[in-house]
Amino acid sequence: MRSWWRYKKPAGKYLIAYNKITKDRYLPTGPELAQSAQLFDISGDKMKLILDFPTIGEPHYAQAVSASVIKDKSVKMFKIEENQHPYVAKGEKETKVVREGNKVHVYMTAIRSHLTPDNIEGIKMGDEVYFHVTNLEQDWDVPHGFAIKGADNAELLIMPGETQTLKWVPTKVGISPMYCTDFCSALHQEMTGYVRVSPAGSNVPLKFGTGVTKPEVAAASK
Ligand SMILES: [Cu+2]
Repeated sequence: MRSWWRYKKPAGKYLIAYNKITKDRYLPTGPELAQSAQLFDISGDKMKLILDFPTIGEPHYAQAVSASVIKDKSVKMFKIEENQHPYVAKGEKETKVVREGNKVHVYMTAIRSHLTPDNIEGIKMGDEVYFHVTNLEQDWDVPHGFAIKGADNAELLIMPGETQTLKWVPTKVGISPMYCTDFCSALHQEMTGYVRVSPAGSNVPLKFGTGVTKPEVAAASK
């Protein structure tokens, strides 16, 4: 018998009830009212309620598998030394900002609780900026997020040891904050930085630094 076959067979031990009308159960906390779901143990003579929890409105479908089916196969952490991403920075010393025509590549790292670099100057209107963010954590349950104000496409969620890229095309001159979007520690809100966008054709040189607010100091510290 092929091993996947057993996953298709109903285990017959549990039953989930999605209760589509849940009246007077939960506090009205938002525009949608919570409905109720219940998990029963049906392995014995009498069904036993083992979990009762709120779920979204109009629940229709549920599927469950035993944790043992996926537990040992899940990738929890990417080893930083095995990261083959072409824009990886395997440590803060490898971070840099590189201009190629109107494309700017930011080799960035994230670790509790800062981004490196966290201060970038010399981006111009008309540039395409690629933030290649490597999560340097080697602790499996510490993802970091990344977003920059004004990006209208997405944000990143970067697992430990992984590198992900966010493309950003600045739409206005000025300072744009960037920040971690996944609560990662008590100092999560410190995981921020700034990018200064200059007018197209300006001669502001590319500079970057970490932990300093004055760009000229940041440049000198490199
Ligand atoms: Cu973070």
